[in-house]
Amino acid sequence: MVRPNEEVEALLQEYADLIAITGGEAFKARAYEKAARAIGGHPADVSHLDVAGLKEIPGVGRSIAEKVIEYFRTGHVTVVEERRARIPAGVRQLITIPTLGPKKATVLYEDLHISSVSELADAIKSEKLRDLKGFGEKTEENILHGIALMQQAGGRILLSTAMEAAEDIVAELSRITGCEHCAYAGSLRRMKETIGDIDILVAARRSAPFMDALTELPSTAEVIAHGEKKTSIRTVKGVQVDLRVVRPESWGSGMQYFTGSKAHNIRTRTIAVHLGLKLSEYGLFETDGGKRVASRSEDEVYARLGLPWIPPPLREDRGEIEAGLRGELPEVVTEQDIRGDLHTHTDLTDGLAPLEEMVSAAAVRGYAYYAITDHAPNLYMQRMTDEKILAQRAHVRELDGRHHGMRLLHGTELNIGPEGEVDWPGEFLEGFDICVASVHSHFNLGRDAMTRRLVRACENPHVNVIGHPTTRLIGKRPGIDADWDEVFAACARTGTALEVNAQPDRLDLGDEDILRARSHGAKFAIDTDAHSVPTLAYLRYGIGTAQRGWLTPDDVINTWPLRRLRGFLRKCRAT
Ligand code: DGT
Ligand code: CA
Ligand code: CA
Ligand code: ZN
Repeated sequence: MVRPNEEVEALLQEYADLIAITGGEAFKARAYEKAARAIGGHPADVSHLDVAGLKEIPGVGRSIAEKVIEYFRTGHVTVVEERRARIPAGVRQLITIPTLGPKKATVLYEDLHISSVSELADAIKSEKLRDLKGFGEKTEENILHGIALMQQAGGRILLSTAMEAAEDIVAELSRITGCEHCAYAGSLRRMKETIGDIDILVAARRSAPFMDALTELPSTAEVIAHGEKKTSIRTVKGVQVDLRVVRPESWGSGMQYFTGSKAHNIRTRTIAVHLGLKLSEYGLFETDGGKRVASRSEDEVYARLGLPWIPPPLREDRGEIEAGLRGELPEVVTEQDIRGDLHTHTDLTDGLAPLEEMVSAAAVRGYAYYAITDHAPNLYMQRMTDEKILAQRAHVRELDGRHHGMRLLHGTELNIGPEGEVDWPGEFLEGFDICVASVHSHFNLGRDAMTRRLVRACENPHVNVIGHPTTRLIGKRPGIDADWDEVFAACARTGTALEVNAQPDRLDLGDEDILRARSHGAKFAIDTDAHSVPTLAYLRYGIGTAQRGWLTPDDVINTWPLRRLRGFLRKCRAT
């Protein structure tokens, strides 16, 4: 990811919200929103661009370009600060409710003087919103639902947000003299979909330089605890970071302990006890006499317990200990196994980059093949037509094989209608190399209707992959309700793969659903659903999720050689 771009994206998006909420012109807010998205998806680091370079980004004019320059020169933008000062913190809190936009937040603030989430919940309960213009029972329901989702997330953050913060901190601490090892541990190393706090471990003889450095980082907003063994801070983005420093000889046992999970560690400690040993973050010791038997590397610690090294995403006490003891731990899929991405977009629909840019970026990633799957016509705002998609196909055929021999597949992302129908008839679909099909509407059908809908999509001989199958958005929208066992069985039966969508706010399917689908014999596609060049790198989050679901390369169709993949894509049709 290009991080400075993301920072600017967040800042301009906030500015757009602030304009809307302080009664600014709607077109201005929209202009900033558009520029925010374009900068977020821009492939080059915007902190290196001058005004002229910035103005080449679509939607960025002189005034926005100058704000970006100001931001990188001074760390803030004056007009954003001014707008921030004009609204109470409570209103800014209101717009963090996933289902409440700036417009409604303003009405609530001005008409009812509501300025916090709890005040809003109370007002809904005492039916105070009923008389407001533009608010109905449905709005109340939506807001309550948004508040519930917010509370469920419980202050946990997305995996990608934690990863970016952790990698910065690890890079900083690794530079300090005396650092023998530095890495992140905890749920982040296990690639959980959301992260409570970031745990960082350092191996060094002296701890103070590291503890001090953490408290002094520019991204540190608050020091929660500052000690010799552990220091905790909160970053400017509100993320808690725990740092521990262990002696170099305890690096392996320290990583093993602080990677967790707690449930996994309880199992490893019990095994140790049965072997007459004691396991802690300092090492594995003989119970009698206290002699150290292993601690330098995780490998050594696991080996002494009679276990192979276990990939962190498997460490959840979901059978990995038993499998390890039997020597049957799965060889889980890795990023290196992936030969191509099978769900990606271009600026023909809602992507940000033109076809050539996406294709050349994919080739740089070393892919053997790559599918372009822009949205089909039933997602009306994308304005897709037969002519447009056929023209794209001709262009794809022209580019095929031109980048390091990478093969291109021309596909589409179909919309699964309420009855399981898709955008185009069979004879038109026949022309595509691959069809992803996803639910983008009618999220609230009953369970039976939803199940029928998905099973019908699987039975379509042209549908190869069910995209983001549950359609959940982490912390924002729950998944659709269906009899998933029936859907997964249909996928296995019909040769339809289930997607592991790598977008950090989707990770869909999630780990537990993957485990279930795999038990039905279904196959999977780990895809980024990239809408821009930088987001092709989200693949790592899909891989982490797939590993948590115990997937091996054989389970994942986009690790296969092209010949085998093409066979799968033909489903049961004659060749
Ligand atoms: P999180 O932060 O909620 O996403 O989840 P974790 O797994 O990162 O949990 P955290 O930060 O409380 O602790 C990091 C690891 O340290 C945890 O996975 C296992 C280890 N750990 C922490 N406290 C204990 C404990 O009381 N007992 C054991 N066995 N391990 C612990
Ligand atoms: Ca943690
Ligand atoms: Ca922690
Ligand atoms: Zn989609």
